Amino acid sequence: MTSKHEKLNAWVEEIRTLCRPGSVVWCDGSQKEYDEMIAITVNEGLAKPLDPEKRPGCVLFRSDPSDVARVENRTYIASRTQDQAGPTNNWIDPDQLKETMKGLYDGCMAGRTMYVIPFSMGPVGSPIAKIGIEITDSPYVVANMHIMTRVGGRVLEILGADGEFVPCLHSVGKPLAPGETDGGLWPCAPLDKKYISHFPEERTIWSYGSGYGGNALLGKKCLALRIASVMARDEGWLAEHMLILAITNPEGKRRYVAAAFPSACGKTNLAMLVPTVPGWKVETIGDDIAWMKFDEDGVLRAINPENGFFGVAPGTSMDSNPNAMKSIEKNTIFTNVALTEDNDIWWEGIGYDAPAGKIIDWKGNEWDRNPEKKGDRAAAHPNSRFTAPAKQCPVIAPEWEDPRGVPISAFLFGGRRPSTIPLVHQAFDWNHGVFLGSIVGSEVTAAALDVTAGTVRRDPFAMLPFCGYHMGDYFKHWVKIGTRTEAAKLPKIFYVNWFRKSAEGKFIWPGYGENSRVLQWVFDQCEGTGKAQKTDIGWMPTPDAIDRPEGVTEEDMKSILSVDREGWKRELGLVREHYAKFGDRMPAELLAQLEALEQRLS
Ligand code: O2Y
Ligand code: MN
Repeated sequence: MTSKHEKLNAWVEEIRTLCRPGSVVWCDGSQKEYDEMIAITVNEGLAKPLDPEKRPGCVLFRSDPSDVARVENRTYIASRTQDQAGPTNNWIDPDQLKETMKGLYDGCMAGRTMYVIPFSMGPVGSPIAKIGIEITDSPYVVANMHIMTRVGGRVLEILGADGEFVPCLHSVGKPLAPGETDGGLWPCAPLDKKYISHFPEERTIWSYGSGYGGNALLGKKCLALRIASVMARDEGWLAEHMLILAITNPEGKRRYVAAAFPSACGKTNLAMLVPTVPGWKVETIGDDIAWMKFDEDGVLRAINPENGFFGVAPGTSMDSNPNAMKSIEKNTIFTNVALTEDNDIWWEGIGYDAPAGKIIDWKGNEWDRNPEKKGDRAAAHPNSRFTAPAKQCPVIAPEWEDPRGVPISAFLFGGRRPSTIPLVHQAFDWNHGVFLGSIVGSEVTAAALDVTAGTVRRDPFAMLPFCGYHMGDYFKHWVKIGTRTEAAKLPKIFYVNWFRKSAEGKFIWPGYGENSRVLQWVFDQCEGTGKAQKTDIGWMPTPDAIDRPEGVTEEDMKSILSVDREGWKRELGLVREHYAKFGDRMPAELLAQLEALEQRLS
């Protein structure tokens, strides 16, 4: 099969000639095709079907221990000039990078099938959706793309003879000699041969050497964030690292909130939250990425460009996220979790002890459960994942596939900040909100990184690893978006912090479902009915505005809902250091916000 699209056919032929696969298959997105991909990987010894009674339609993969996560130090934004990529992206001259990668791609699919995957990011045909074509030699990638995106013939129909698509080339980087097989081992290339490359001007992605997650499922971080952020800048919309949720009050009024938190701050948990506030309902639109465009009335509407969840397994439990646990009961691909003797999955923080019997860890070895033993002994890799269809989420919002998107009332920004940042505060206006987004960061522990404990690692808008151009220009784009409609129609912007710690180092706020109390205040602020007081850092809840959860004292509430003036003064210096990285590309509007905050605090 080929398509009606000559440019697409020519590109597929060019890649076939370069990579020299044994055969070429155009993917149709059918269940039969998904089953074939799983059968191929099971027969190869790469995947293991789980117990069909306990986990119908589920399989477990184990990757190579060297191929377990996104590799930021091998991820490149190869714009024409280094200046366009900015100081926070890795850059290589695009011609040089292409030459190197063409050398690697030369014959790299020998002995393998080359799959051509037409996929839509967003509901097929939505005015906000985009089409990608991923070429890959990995059946694991095809199966995951079936879940994470909308794959198939309908996409080619929409593409027609001359529609726009993002070419996404992927190879695991492990050619096979005649008669050779993978022998049950996850194919990939060594780290110094891995490249996750983006060519922003050409809107093209080339990935080589990794079969894992964000490195290989190119619709996700590569297209939907790095390339889409460039498209969004050029076309006047937003491609963001944000969950989207729907919240309904007891009177039945519904609003939509998008929220950006750095990776590993609980976006999936918030997106699927079970509210503790009686009468309120939270439903999921998306857990990781939001694409937003103004409609003809000047209202910012958002879609989730994805079709599934690629969630982190460890820590996911019936306590932390029951809706995620229910989403993964069937038709789910697990990668790098532990296997129980009765062919089910297990991971650290799943909410119950590892069942009796033999446990096989993520490396395929019998797990030694002796807690005395130290070191690298986790049964599941900390970045082990589940890939599950979004439609299986019990609280997926009925309108989650509305091609027009949902109107966004509020943006939340946040990070892990044990001190200084209060539970919630609201920006005075759009530019103040952009300032809050630009200073997002999480405190890192000395153990986690080679840094002094207490260091704040800035991750503005949670986009640092995902912005396809200079962050200073990205900030400008956000400022400009605020001029595109009437101020009253713009979403209100909030900064939240679930992670404040007491002097004893304990979390003060219980988080999870109790975060609905903060969502309630956000909702009421959007309605104009919230109880709020003006402070030097923004609008904050009055002491009686948010009900205290069990176990949180009045003193606790006071401490997380007050302005820590000394902490904020220290913060000013840290923000100046952070802004200095972007030099003269920092928008004047944000420097003015910093100045104004300093004035108010002095
Ligand atoms: O390690 C990977 O390849 C996955 S990273 C990821 C996956 C799902 C959602 N978010 C992220 C992230 O790093 O933000
Ligand atoms: Mn993410």
